[in-house]
Amino acid sequence: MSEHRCGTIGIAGRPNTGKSSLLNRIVGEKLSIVSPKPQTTRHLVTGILTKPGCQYVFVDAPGQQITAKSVLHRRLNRRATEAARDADVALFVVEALRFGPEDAFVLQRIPPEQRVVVAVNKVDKLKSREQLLPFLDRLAKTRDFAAIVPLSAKTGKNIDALLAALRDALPEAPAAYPPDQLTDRDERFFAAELLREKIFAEMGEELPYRCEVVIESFKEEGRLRRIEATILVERESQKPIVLGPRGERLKRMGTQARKDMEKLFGGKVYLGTWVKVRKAWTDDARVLRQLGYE
Ligand SMILES: Nc1nc2c(ncn2[C@@H]2O[C@H](COP(=O)(O)OP(=O)(O)OP(=O)(O)O)[C@@H](O)[C@H]2O)c(=O)[nH]1
Ligand SMILES: [Mg+2]
Repeated sequence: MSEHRCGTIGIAGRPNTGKSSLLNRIVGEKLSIVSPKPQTTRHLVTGILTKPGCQYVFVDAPGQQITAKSVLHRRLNRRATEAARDADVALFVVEALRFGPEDAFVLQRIPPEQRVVVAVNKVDKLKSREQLLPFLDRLAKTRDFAAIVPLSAKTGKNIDALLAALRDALPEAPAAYPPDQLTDRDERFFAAELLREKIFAEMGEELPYRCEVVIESFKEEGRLRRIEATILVERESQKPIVLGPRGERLKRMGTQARKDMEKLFGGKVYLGTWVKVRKAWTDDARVLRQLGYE
């Protein structure tokens, strides 16, 4: 039996390649929120997978954008770059048959000495495997990767092969966390994220980027979790959009988020939701700091 391995794996890639979906598939829980819109992820989310002989500590990060318009976006880019750089291994996620300037931009920001494993995601969308071979060849020429693994976060195809490749790239070390620990984030964090996910699912192209969720209070009363959440918007005019006619949209988002919370926490949840204006928060360094975007 070889030595025990353990280390951090920083997930990197342009927005929307399926980084968060991949993390969730690997750990078997919805830890990181997912949407068809780019830059859904804003925080670093740790997901821990413990196997015999190896503990994988994944860090999901925001997708990096070439054009970072607001202070928030620039901070997200920085956070993502640091996550890939500071980990033991970088897991670079691309979409099968799609490697463009945005992907190259992310790859360039991973230091040359860093070990990089590539996940070529969404192979379930391909008509045939033959289509993939020239793409994999081209990819292999861009850098000296530790491994390139075609897979699907959606179907779970080849996840085992990815874990084997990552294991080989991780350092020898004892486990850093107890075997049953799934993450280092608390329930309060996931409560905010799950509600934010519904905003991404419900609202148009622009508004989700103007919203943030703040958990005002989180109380455990016996087996019930009583959670009060505020959705911050940037302008008064955005408030009625979040509320929807007769407040129905907010209610719908709240119900969906509550169901996800109950699943993740394994118990009943009461969720109260409010909408408040915090002027131009995405460009206000002070507010961003308060919200945890250093
Ligand atoms: N068909 C298919 N779709 C996928 C797969 N993985 C992710 N998706 C979809 O791709 C979209 C983006 O997924 P996310 O997991 O949010 O992507 P991300 O890279 O974390 O995105 P950001 O956080 O915005 O950077 C969602 O609509 C997912 O359902 C896959 O293996 N196959
Ligand atoms: Mg994500």
